[in-house]
Amino acid sequence: MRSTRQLTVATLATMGFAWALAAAQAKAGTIAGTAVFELPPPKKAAMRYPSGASVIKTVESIPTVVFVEGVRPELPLPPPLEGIAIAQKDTMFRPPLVVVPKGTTIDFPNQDPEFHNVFSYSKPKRFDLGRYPKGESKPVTFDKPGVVKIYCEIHPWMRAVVVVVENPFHTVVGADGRFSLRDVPPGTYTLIAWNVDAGSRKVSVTVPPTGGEVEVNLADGVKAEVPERSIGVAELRGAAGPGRPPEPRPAGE
Ligand SMILES: [Cu+2]
Repeated sequence: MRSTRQLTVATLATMGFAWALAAAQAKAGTIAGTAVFELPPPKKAAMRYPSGASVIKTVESIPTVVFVEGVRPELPLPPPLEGIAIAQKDTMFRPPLVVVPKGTTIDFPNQDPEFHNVFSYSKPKRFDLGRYPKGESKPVTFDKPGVVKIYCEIHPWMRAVVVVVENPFHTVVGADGRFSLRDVPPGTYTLIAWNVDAGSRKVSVTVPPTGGEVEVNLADGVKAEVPERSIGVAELRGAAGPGRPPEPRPAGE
């Protein structure tokens, strides 16, 4: 009896070991690829100071971002980042693009000797920081996933983007159009590429249990539903040129 029992325990142990081994052998992989969008030529925007002097600058260019869509139980959301800031410096946002986990608070310090008025009408986070002088800063907490387009009421060429994510897999596409996401557990994911001027594309991509590198081309994807409110600078300002944009239409939307 004793030997039979021992055998059973040994068999179960072996089976458990085999299962654990199989789980351990499911290797993380790399999702690599290209995300090249056809972009419109850079736009210029003008503002007029009360003195009558006018300034024309090129609207800020913002790189394309690639991220895994949604909440993924196997890819736990990292805690909110701390110490993130988007400065207003030389009448530009620095940096113009950040990707943060949901719940992150970003500071918006004014480092210029003139006023800015930072705002967003994007659905995941609407805010209007009003005007404040050099050396002051105001925080905004980004608590809903999606894309938040940020502008300055005073300088129409200023724009920035905050992408709020729900899992740790995201990257900024390089100037060569390439990106790569490493250490992705096996599974099937929706991968989204988003650009402020070109919109979104998504593809389904599977990392096999054997890991390895999976190559995707986001240009082959279909339009993705990215939570955002697509109001561009020109649309906000209408034909009136620089100045306070109209208030968004209330409710019913
Ligand atoms: Cu400004």
